[in-house]
Formats: sequence, C-alpha cells, structure tokens
Amino acid sequence: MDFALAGMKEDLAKQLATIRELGLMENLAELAAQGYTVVPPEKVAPSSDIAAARDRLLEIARDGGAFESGESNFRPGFSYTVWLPLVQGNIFEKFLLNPAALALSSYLLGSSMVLNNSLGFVKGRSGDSFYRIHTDSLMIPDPFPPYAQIVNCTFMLTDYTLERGCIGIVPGSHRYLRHPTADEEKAYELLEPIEAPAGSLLILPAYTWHGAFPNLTDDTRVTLVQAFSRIHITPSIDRNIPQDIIERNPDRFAKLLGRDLITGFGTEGPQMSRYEDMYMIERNPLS
Ligand SMILES: O=C(O)CCC(=O)C(=O)O
Ligand SMILES: [Fe+2]
Repeated sequence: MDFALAGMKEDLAKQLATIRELGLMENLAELAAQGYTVVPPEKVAPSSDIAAARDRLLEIARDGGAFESGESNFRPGFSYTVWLPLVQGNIFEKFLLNPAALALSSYLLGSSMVLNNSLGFVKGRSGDSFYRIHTDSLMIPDPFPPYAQIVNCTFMLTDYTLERGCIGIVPGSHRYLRHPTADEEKAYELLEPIEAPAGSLLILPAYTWHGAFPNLTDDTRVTLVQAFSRIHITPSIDRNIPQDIIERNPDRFAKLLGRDLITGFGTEGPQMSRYEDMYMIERNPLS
C-alpha cells in the first residue's frame, strides 16, 4: 500500500480512538452537519479550572482599565480583549493542552496543527450592538478549501445566554466556503444563539459564519479563545514565547508553539530529519 495512505489509516484510527474515549463522537457528527459543536462542561475541564481562568482574565482586564469608565464603554458589540493570555497565567497553559479541544481540532486540522491565536474576551453591557457576522478565515480569500484551515476553540467561562450577548452561529454556513457579503454581515436573523452553561467548549471551524448578540445585562461574559491552524497559516500571535513556559510543559506544548516546524530556516537550511514528516501533510491531511 502507498505509504501515505497507510499513514492516514493509522492516524485516523488513533484520532477516532481518542475521540471515542473522550465521548465526543456526537460532536464529530455535529461538526459535519452544522459546522460547529458545543462540548458539555463535564467533558471539558474541572469547574475549578474554569473559575481560575475566568478570575485571572477579569483581573488582567481590570488592570488594563477595562472597568474604569463602566462596562458599557467596551467596543460596540465586541469585548474588551486580553491579548495572548497564554503567557499571563499558568492556568492558560493547562487550557492549551485541553484534551477535548485538542482531539476535535486535530481531527479537523491534522495532528501537526499549531497555535494560531490566544485571546481573552470580557464583554460587558453592549447596548443594542450586535457583532457583525463574519468568518475567522482571516486573510483567506474566497473560495475556501473544503477542509478546515483554522479552528476556534471558545471556552465559555461564564454562562452563555442570549440576554448576556452569547455568540450566534449560522448553522450549515460551513458549506458555503466563502465570506459573508456586506449585506449578509448584518443578517442577524440568521444567527442561532449558542446558549450553554459556563465550562462549555464551542468548537468553531473558521469557515463557519458567526457573530454575537448584544449583552443586555449587567453580567459580564468571559471567554477564553484558543485558535489552532494548519502549519502553513501565518499565526496571529507571536509563538516565540518565554522558554521557561515551554520547558515546564510536555512535548505537545512545544509542538503546538511551532517548535517542530522546518520553516523559517536561515543559511543553515531546514532540519532535514523533519522534512519527510512535514511534507507528508500534502498526502495525509490527518498527519
Ligand atoms: O462571541 C463573540 O463575541 C464573538 C467572538 C468571535 O467572533 C470569535 O471568537 O471569533
Ligand atoms: Fe470570529
């Protein structure tokens, strides 16, 4: 048998075994059918980790002045954003290795996937402002390829309700393989509100259309977003994070931060020992 196909068979078996073990088979079906899925809290993380991440994001936001002039002063429809929480608290390092997020994202992006973004959202009352419908396929022109290139893992650190300005998704929009037009960006009636309890994890491949409802309450909505991508996509964040963070975590952590890539070489050339593995992705999308 062709060696790439043999590799794919093996990778698929491994990935499905992990997904089955974590009880996430139904989530795979939802990703295929609707273009997103929500993993319930009991399959995501202990509630103490959810609380720790929430409290730390609120602390960073407060230190950054998010609350100084009242929560209604957040950007219309969007949230106060914490950039690169990954390096701002050990709890976020733990979330980078979250088994459910890794299992479903690797299925969509291949096990070579890397971290593309790390964000915290603190969303206060936002009046009547929706956040416009868009895809997360940043810098990617239409038409999109029929496979995922970026996956947004949204950890809901507080309850997500319609009144509190939850994210909204256009179910099935992953099949369009394009960005919404200017008119479609404002077609909020298409949005399905994603209401779920704190601790839930939304897996949202970048090609799926989404926006957000206004927060009509005085309750703050807090979110941790980790996005992963295939290795050829330019990361939004600087993956060159402090070495001590890399060293105190398992090997997968370093790999997610791009430490195994052969790209970005200088006059010494790429690490040829990794060349075969890296180019296998062209023939085995799960690798
Ligand atoms: O829930 C929101 O505020 C929208 C977030 C969003 O668009 C994203 O995480 O890509
Ligand atoms: Fe988005």
